[in-house]
Amino acid sequence: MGRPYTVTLDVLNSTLASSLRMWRGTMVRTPARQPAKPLQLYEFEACPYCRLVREALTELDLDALIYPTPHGGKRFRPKVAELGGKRQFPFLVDPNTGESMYESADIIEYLYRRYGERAAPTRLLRPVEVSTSLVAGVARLQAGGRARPSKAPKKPLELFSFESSPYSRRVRELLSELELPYLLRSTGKAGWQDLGPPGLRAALFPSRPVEGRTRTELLERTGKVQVPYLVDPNTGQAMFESQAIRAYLLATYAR
Ligand SMILES: N[C@@H](CCC(=O)N[C@@H](CS)C(=O)NCC(=O)O)C(=O)O
Repeated sequence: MGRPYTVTLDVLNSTLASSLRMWRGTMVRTPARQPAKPLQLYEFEACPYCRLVREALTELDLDALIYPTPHGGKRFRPKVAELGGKRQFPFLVDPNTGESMYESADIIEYLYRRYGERAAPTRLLRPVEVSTSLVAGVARLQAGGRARPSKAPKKPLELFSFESSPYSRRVRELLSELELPYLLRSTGKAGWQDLGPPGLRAALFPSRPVEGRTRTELLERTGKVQVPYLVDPNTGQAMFESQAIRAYLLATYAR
């Protein structure tokens, strides 16, 4: 998918997927205490239950090491069966407490209680949450749901992203398909003035200071706040722009 109009259509479709989820996973709502060691989440992009957990990661501003487990994947799927006894996703491992668990609702509750120091907020009825997440995955034609042959990187990649970001989703889907582990740097928005693309924000609120843990880090490291931003410690490459990142990942890791 490289032609400008197919890329635009794909971004629009990704925007639709975020709308179906009512833009959950956009703002940081309960800034959490960061764990000393990154949480480990085995999941895949097209899985409706995994999406609910990823939304909670953005809203808690929690980073996590993502181990993609798409259908047909051989890199991390077997590990989950080894650790927890069955191949079901999402599966969370918290190396800080030694706890591990299945079930998205339990994982979300655990993350809120342990790191947000409160109970998980009541949202829509669970069947509504799950079915809209399912429909969002269908709208994306289950992108990120099936493994493609790839080379394994020595070290996990690093991705600055927030769950509802239409552009970041396109990168996460490919990371998922290529089974590339990555440190998800949660880059949720700090306030409503941060809504919209970076250019619009700069034009409307030129003097608004950048806020947020990873947003300020991104600004310091790169001079701007934009996601997705990918860092590959295996090659020393770092880049913005979802299409450029996708091209890089395919050229470097797809077989
Ligand atoms: N109730 C579980 C349901 C999890 C679930 O059914 N996950 C699916 C993926 S969306 C799964 O593990 N399927 C087996 C597979 O992908 O091989 C939860 O909320 O976490």
